[in-house]
Amino acid sequence: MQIEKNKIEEHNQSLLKDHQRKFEFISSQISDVENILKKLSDFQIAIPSWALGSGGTRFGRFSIGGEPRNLEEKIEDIGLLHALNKSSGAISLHIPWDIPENVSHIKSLAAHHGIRFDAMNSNTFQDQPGQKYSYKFGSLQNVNPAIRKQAIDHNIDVIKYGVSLGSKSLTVWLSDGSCFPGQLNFRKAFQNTLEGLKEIYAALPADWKIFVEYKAYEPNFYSTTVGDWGQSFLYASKLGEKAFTLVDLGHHLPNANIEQIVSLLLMEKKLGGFHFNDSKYGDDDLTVGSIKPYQLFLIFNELVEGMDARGMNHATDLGWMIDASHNVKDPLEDLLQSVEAIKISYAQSLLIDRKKLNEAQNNNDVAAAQEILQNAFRTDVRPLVREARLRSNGALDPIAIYRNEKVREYLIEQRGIKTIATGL
Ligand code: PSV
Ligand code: MN
Repeated sequence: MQIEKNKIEEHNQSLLKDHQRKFEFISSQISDVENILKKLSDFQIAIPSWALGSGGTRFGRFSIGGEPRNLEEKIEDIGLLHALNKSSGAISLHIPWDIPENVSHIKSLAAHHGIRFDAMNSNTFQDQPGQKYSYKFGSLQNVNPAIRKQAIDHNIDVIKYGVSLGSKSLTVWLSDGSCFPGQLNFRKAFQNTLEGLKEIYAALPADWKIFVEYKAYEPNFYSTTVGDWGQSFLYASKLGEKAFTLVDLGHHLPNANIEQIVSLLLMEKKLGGFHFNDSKYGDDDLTVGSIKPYQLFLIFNELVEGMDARGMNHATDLGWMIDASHNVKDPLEDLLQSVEAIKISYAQSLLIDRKKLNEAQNNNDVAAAQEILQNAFRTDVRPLVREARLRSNGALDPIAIYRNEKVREYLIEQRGIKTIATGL
């Protein structure tokens, strides 16, 4: 479904006065508004192809209705999100959940919606119908070389799909690990995994990157072979300059200082990509910013500080993606909320007075440092985010127009109530 341009204009017109008042107020308080607006407009967050339907847990799945039935419909849904927020101009594909059968058609559909292909994701954590060997005891770590080869070949196939679509990176998340002590020789599991990653790395085109995503636990509960940022960093360092660590916010043990991890990875030129979500317990797949918005802000503080220290382009030098599952909310509304939360944290971090913070740090003035951070965090930056969206012809209030235009009702009518999107 597409929302006509004039509908978005009408919607914006109805909210314009109120918006302008708020925007003028915040503009009078900050110095480099235009620069901030430009950065906000440039910042795009990729939508994963598996996040457009209802997720679920192993206990059940409750369909929202009108879920996309194929890749074309997924791209259409992302096109709709992008038309509303002008910040979702990329899709991250998971193979084999979303194999592009007709590449040129998929490419032109994406181009029509202003969407590019972000990182490709491989999948060696599930067995697929007709697959020769099982990944029950791991993929790249497996004691059986034939299983390792199958996993390597799959990743190389994923790169090929990515090349045909114009993607430039591969994200490898391995569920490899063990559930019980003694099940695995840790060193051999690491070495097998490294050897496999080296073969995949060798198949990367010159201008590609590989992201090694870590996760503390689940589905394995005793050990994970890429279990934390240290292990991911080790693989990435041994692989070479095209290999990076990918940080998924939900993949840490409770209370991990993710902002510090981000800072050090950036310093070492090994931070490659990001998966946004939020959690209370583990990999809960909740909407980013819904539980710990201050943590998200602190992470963005380090991202901006670290990227600026290295003269990096915020929008293009790292891979930004949402990775969440939607059990109780409409996935499209949830994704709009996710993008909004990310933009808000990004905008707040751009407001931090770096000079003053640096001075406070040099003077060991702890209270002043906290004041500086919290002043930025407590600033209502939503008018800045809205203004950036308005200038890009997006909607002032994406969720309001989504509801007013009865998008979900329309999708249910078109696609049916019982559709199920591929993914977890
Ligand atoms: C694993 O939990 C993960 O974060 C990886 O990024 C997968 O590709 C994705 O979730 C699957 O939903
Ligand atoms: Mn992830």
